[in-house]
Amino acid sequence: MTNNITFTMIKPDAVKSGNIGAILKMINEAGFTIKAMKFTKLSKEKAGEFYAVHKERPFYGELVEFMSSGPIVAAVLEKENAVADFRTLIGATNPEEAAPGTIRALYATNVGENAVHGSDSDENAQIESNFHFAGTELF
Ligand code: IDP
Ligand code: MG
Repeated sequence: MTNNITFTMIKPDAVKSGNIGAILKMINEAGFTIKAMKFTKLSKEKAGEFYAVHKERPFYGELVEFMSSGPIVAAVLEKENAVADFRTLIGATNPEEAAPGTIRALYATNVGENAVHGSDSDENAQIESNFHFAGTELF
């Protein structure tokens, strides 16, 4: 499996607060290129399916509500070592623990409404990319 793609979403909080442009600028400046992108909205069903791995966690209901509460930007990003480098760029899940200068430190509201998603493995990057994009939508 290649290690050059990751999947991201700019979450509803960051879209609402007008930070799509600032976040995309950070992504590009960090050396990622965009292979696919769309402005879209997840239904509750789709959000539940995307986060099914967290079904048993206490925050699952809240997470599904939040992720279906407004539009998002979904994108596939390309860079060598994409998954790990993107996790470094976004910072820890909880913005209070996120390193200074990371996307979550700058733009997240709290541990739930934390501005961006980033894949956690090459395998999940592929699964998540396929969840949102057809092969013909990747460039
Ligand atoms: P990650 O997004 O940094 O990979 P995960 O543990 O995979 O973090 O959790 C997925 C998403 O679930 C988080 O990005 C966040 O939106 C939400 N979440 C995680 N932990 C909590 C929590 O303790 N309370 C509320 N929401 C949470
Ligand atoms: Mg995760």
